[in-house]
Amino acid sequence: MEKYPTLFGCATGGDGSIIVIGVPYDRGTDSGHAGCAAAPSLLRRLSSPEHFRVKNGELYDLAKRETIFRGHVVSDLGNIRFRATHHTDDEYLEFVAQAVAAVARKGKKPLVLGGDHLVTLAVLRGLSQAGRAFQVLQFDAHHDYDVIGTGERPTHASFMSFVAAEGLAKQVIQVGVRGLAWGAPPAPNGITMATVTALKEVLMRDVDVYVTVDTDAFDPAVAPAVSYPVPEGLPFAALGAALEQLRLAGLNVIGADWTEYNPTFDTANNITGRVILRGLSQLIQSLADARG
Ligand SMILES: [Mn+2]
Repeated sequence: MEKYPTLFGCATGGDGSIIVIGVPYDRGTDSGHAGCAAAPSLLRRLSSPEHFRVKNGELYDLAKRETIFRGHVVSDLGNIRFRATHHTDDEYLEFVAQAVAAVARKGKKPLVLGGDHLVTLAVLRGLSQAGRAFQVLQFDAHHDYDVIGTGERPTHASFMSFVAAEGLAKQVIQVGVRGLAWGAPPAPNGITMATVTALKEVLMRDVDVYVTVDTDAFDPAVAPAVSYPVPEGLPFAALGAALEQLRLAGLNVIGADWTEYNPTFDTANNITGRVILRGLSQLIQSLADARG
């Protein structure tokens, strides 16, 4: 097996039940705000082995001095590189979808490192291609359902309109959306906003959950390295509280992603990246807790 840096120093390849896939793609955002493509490789580099360590099949958090999970549950397939010489953007996104579909067909769970938020459209298409039915829990400062003009390609600001138009999800629950003073288009059918405490009322019973996290959902003081920061965001604890709601509801988490980390804007000691690693460890726990 080829050696390459992996998330939390986990195994390379596809043997895990949770499969890390890097999608270093930021052409779904304005070119003046590019930078998210660097996130997957940086997150892997930051993750090893300063704060977390994989030892004897356990992922151990050196800062909290606790075991995050046991067993060889995570492996890392590396990055799916976008190469302008080889494919168009649409071909690339379809390739990402097919990779996710292949993982899902094996009964495994993708954990995708973006990239801008457009990558989530490809992931949800892949899960759908694999025959999965799911609801989406989205953490985000923005609704991401800009109106689609005729013939327009999806972007990180409109991809949820495509999710709705393509009927990919049973419903989408958005947590953290704010700053709507400029006005927002009407929500497409099946997309609603909720607070973390109200999640239990809006989550569908017995429908699997996909979790997508846009870094800008959190307060810029917590996670400053985003392209489009919005003040008065979620505290970091909101993520754990929401995942706990999923667990209490007995819902199965079938995949997750983390998007819109732009290392260009991070502090010298990569505060945002380290916060994201904490969040990724929580997502891994949710994916590992749940049924197959
Ligand atoms: Mn977003």
